[in-house]
Amino acid sequence: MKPQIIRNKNNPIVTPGNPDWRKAVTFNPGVVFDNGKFYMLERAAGNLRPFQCYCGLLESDNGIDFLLKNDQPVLGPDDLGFPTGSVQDPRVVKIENYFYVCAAFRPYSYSCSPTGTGLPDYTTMWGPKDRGINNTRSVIFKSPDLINYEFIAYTTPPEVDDRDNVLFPEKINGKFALLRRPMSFVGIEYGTDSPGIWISYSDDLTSWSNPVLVTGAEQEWEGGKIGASTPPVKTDQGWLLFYHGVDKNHIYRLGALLLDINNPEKVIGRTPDFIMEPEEYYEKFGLVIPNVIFPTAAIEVEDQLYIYYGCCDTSIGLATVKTSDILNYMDKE
Ligand code: BMA
Repeated sequence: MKPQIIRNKNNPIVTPGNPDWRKAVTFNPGVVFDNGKFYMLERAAGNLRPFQCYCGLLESDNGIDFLLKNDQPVLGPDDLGFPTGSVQDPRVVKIENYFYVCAAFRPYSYSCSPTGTGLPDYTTMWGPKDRGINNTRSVIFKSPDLINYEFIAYTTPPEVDDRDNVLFPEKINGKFALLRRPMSFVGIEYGTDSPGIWISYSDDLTSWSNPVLVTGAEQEWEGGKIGASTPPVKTDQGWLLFYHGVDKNHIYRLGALLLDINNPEKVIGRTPDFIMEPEEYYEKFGLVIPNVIFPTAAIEVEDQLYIYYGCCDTSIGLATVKTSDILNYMDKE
């Protein structure tokens, strides 16, 4: 039976608002539960043209009602030395005493012009004319408090477009482990005919091993391209990983994988179909793009998973589901 995923009745639980830098959109948030509180790093923008994104910090006692903690963004493109850039889709984990944030980053922002036809027009770049390559790069920051950040590393060279970078919430066999989606790793030499989920390991978070393929797209709803969605959740059966796919009609859906606890390169379970798709008005219509649910955090509270997701690149939704319902629905090895 498909897992019963329940949307929170207050959805969307976070919407754009003051100050100016978050007044257009807030979406695709990283969330972490620490010391009895939920902390959310939203991806926010005050304008679509240019569509320049920053991360704001919010806090909640119950995981539903979030309040902005800082008037200023806590992370932004200036932190990377690219004042016209854009910081996107932060995923957060806490390992030992530090928070680690993996974010996607573009050195130059695009302007976003919604077209009403499914995909916005992102052809106009904003910023200096002598710019270099504008691929998505992914970056890791370290923070003691989610307010102050230290740049640790880019995980890819500028010529490889690589987003959906997600750290495991603990070291595996003594090493940090990172899921990623290098777009150009496709072809016989890579062992996959579609951009998929790959994994690298590191002792120090700065130098990463060559990516190893975890899995590519297999099902029709995945649309020939998948990416990790949320930091994996440790269960007694393995690592539970939510992932997204986007089909030929640009509809974003969610599926789940189970990875071996000691060897996360090994897929030991997969949902036979998607488990969530855009259904509600706020998931089908937004300021930027229609038909997008884009989870970026899953927090286990007792036997429930709190899934936080961006809705149409415009607002933030929360859905809950029993961990066991997801695991039971999977086809397992
Ligand atoms: C993906 C990413 C996400 C975004 C989604 C829908 O490729 O860029 O950040 O939410 O598209 O626009």
